[in-house]
Amino acid sequence: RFQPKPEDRFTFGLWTVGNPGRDPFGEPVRTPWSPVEIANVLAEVGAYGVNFHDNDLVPIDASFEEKRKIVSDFRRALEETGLKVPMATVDLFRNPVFKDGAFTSNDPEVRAYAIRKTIEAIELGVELGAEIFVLWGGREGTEVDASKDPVTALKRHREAINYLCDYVLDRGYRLKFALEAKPNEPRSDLYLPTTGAMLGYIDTLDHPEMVGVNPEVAHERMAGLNVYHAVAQALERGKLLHIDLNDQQIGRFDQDLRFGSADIKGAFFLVKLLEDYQYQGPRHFDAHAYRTEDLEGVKDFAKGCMRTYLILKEKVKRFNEDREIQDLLKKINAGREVAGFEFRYSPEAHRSLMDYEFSREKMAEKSMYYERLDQLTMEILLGVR
Ligand code: 3MF
Ligand code: MG
Ligand code: MG
Ligand code: MG
Repeated sequence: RFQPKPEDRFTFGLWTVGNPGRDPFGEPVRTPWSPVEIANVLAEVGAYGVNFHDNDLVPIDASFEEKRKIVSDFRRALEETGLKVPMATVDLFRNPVFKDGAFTSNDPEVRAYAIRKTIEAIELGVELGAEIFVLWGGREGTEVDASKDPVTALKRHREAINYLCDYVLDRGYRLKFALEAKPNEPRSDLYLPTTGAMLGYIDTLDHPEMVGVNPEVAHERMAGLNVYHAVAQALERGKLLHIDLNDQQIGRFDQDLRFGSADIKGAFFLVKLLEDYQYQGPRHFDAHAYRTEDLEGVKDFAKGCMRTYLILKEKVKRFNEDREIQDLLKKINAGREVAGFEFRYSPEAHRSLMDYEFSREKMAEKSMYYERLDQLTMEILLGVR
């Protein structure tokens, strides 16, 4: 029970289980694993796939020969384990060259280099089978607002994404971009800080049909937002291409906690959304083990992410099949139709609207039962229902 299967499409980044436990106040506590070792661990714990930044796999200063050797070793590990690579991404934040941004840097040479590095990361991803390319603008932002015009920054960002889309079209790759928003960290403020902002921005691109979003639980929560609502907006527009599942306590530094470990109710509704609407993309865990953990602890972390998802998936089924809950929902959603009126303007429907006699008192009298509904939800989550 609760064993991950390939059809669950659980994936992890090389950087997640491979995180050596460095933080701003402390050195790494775990010896880094090679990409091949990480793939083997992921296969052992039952993941479906593995994702990577270009430099998680190939160091930024690797020679051509080194790169070929690393890629062929990794490819062999994929074949041996059966792991897939649904998504690839690019590291535009670690190297000092990107200290003031990549696509939005004030320096045109840095902006050009960022595009070139992304193209090379796309080639690497496509070579290993990726059909989704995530873009997280790690340092696209500022501490000093006097230093950069945010309107210009957006235009620069758009030029870069348009360039990348044209490149993919030119090469005939089957690849879509998923933009990942984050409000802050590592910069004081990052541009396009929320999934909602990304969704508005995507419509301004040359090829909006090639671009969607990769919402992350922690990032929306850092912005003080409801992740369930943010993801729903993306899903409703057909823009949910990928998702970064993890957890986060509001008001803290970027924690990247094990999925479901901080806000179990929020995690439940997120799983409910993905399952009820039959989200088809990968379920990616962008999180890492506590700094206290050794290698066994890292496996516990990875297994815990998947197990919690599957337990919540069963809770969703319970919720959906619970007679009392469903009867309540029926009552909650019941109401009187306004005769002749439709929620789409026509002169006839409008006449019915204007002729109708509304009773505010009657409408406001309706019982809502939300306390009861929420308690029943909690009892499912607490395991007594
Ligand atoms: C940072 C993140 C990133 C992105 C990754 C994908 C390092 O908070 O979430 O993880 O998910 O760069 O592009
Ligand atoms: Mg993150
Ligand atoms: Mg993070
Ligand atoms: Mg992420």
